[in-house]
This record gives sequence, C-alpha cells and structure tokens, in this order.
Amino acid sequence: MFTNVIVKKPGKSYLEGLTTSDLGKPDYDLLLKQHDAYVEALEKCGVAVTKLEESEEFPDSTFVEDAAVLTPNFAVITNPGAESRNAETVEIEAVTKKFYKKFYFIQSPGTLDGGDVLQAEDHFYIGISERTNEEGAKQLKEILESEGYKATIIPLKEFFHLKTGIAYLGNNQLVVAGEFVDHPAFDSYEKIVIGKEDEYSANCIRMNDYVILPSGFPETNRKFTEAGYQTIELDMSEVQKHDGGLSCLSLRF
Ligand code: CIR
Repeated sequence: MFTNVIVKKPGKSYLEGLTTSDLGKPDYDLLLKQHDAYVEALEKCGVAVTKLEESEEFPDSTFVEDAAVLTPNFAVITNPGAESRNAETVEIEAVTKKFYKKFYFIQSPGTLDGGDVLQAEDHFYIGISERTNEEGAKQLKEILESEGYKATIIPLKEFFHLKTGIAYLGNNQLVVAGEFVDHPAFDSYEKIVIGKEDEYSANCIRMNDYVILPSGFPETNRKFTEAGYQTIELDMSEVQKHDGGLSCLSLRF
C-alpha cells in the first residue's frame, strides 16, 4: 500500500525541456489539465499528495521520479544523468526530509535517474541507460543490498529508462514490453506482455486498488481488467511529447 505521493506542477519552461520524441511542441494549458487529472487520480487511489510548485529554472522537474528512490525505511537521493536536471535533487531532498530520517546519496562519477529503478517486492532492478551509468547502478545496488534488498543491474538496449518498458503490478506480475519480454532476469514472474504498438502503455502504475495507464490503449486496459485490476485511464499526450510517462510524474511511497 502507498500512503504518500510527491508531485510537482510543470512550469512554462517545460516547453524548453529535454526530449527525443518527434511528437511536436507540448500545449502548456493542456499539460496543466493533464497534470491536474493525474493528481486527482492519485487522490482517488487514497494517497496523500504533496504538491510542489513549479520551478522555471528546471524545465524537466515535473518528472520528480528521477530525483529519488524511496523505500519504506530510507530515501536515496539520486544524481540525475542529464546536466540540466542534476540540481533537481536539492528540492526533492528537502521535501523528502519531511518523511524520512535515513538518507543515502548517489555520488559522482556515478549517475542515476529514478526512472531506471523498478521495485518488485524485495527485489530492485536497476537499468543502465543514457542517464544511469554503471557506477551509479553499482552504488545503488550496494545501498539496497546493505539494507537487505536484492538488486539486479540490467543494461538497457533500447528503452530510454528501465521503467519506460516495465512495471510491477504486485502478485508476482510484471507488465513488460520490447527488450524485457524475453529478458532472463524476469523469467520468474508472470508477465502481461505489451505489443510494440502499445509500448507506451507499459509505463503504468499500480496504486493501491487501481492500475493507472495512459488512455488510447484499449488492448492494455483489457489485459489489466482481465487480470482482475480496476483501471484508471489518463490522457498523457503532452507528457509523452517530452519522453515522460505515468511513473515519471510522481514519487510514491
Ligand atoms: C528527460 O529527458 O529527462 C525528461 N524530458 C523526461 C524524463 C522522464 N522520466 C522518467 O522516465 N522517469
């Protein structure tokens, strides 16, 4: 069960943020509406939502997931791999201090984005990506193992972040797309496989009694419903334009 979530309103500078997509310029007013709907959906899932104000100096800072890895007993402040995002951790460290006493830090030359970290019960998977380097992944693995968790490092081939293509729903069930469908690291899980054309919907979040997924993927929704989950669909078009997904917009703990 999650009881808390941290989100951050996107600023106007979001439009100047990082992206590799060719989906066009985001519409800021629509983005704000989509962000409000996201917060509303989280509230429906029964969590207390801490809402941070926008900060124009950090265009990508609405993607709060990348600045920390939160577990029940401790917080890890990351060292985000994109230069323009690196200092987003200052605010996230300050706000997580309201909830946590025990902190760890990923240190340079290690870099790590929270989007590269997936927790499945007591096992963490850590992607090595354009943003998370081997040193950062190793540091996190050591921290997690020192706290009694298992940790596996997964070098990525295609996905932007690990969680771009994988989600954990609970009950030993993973949602997997692309390079993770046949990845041996996930052999012991029951898998809901997402096809190539629905890949964006692999970044979904299990929030207490619900699974939240992006709208426009009826096949994914059907698979989740058949697996027994109640679903909430959210329009994520303006977030997707800047390489973001549902998980990126919140820290859940
Ligand atoms: C970036 O390039 O950093 C942002 N435009 C998107 C970050 C998405 N975050 C995530 O997948 N955890």
